[in-house]
Amino acid sequence: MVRFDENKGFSRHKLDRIMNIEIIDIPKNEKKQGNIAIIENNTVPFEIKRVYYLYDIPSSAKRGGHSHKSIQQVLIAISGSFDVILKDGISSEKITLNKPDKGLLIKNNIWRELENFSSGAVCLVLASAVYDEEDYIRNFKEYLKSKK
Ligand code: T46
Repeated sequence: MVRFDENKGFSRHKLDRIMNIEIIDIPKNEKKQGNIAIIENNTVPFEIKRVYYLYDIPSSAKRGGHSHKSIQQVLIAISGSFDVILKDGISSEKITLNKPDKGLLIKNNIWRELENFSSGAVCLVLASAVYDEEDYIRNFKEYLKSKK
């Protein structure tokens, strides 16, 4: 399903499987001289409270390995590519991010693992809250228990 919201000016592609995964199209200005992708608060479905990015990541590295109790995030491969494995306790999906104008919306209570980073990959993250270790579940068994 593809949705375009004229008020908000972005479209969200819902990947219609069991899990609630959405790809957000980031508005861009394209020119022969190069492109600009523009992120404002209405580009994502939450108020952006924190921005961070993962970079200089060895190709063998595995990041993530946790869920968030309430924080929502949008992940963008602003350079290179990497895979995001998402689990909701029932199903599992692998999404490859490799376009700087596509954001993967990960709502709360979804387990994520990041791997297969290309050389020079940069993962930009927009988050709905400031850093709070209390918001993490870093043990998969504990995560599964929390879903019951
Ligand atoms: C996520 C993926 C995509 C901070 O102090 N402040 C921060 O804002 C963040 C994100 C991390 N940290 C500290 C906490 C740890 O001591 O940095 C250290 C490494 O963090 P973590 O092991 O959580 O890194 P990743 O790459 O596994 O996960 C991060 C985010 O934490 C997470 O929310 O979804 O990136």
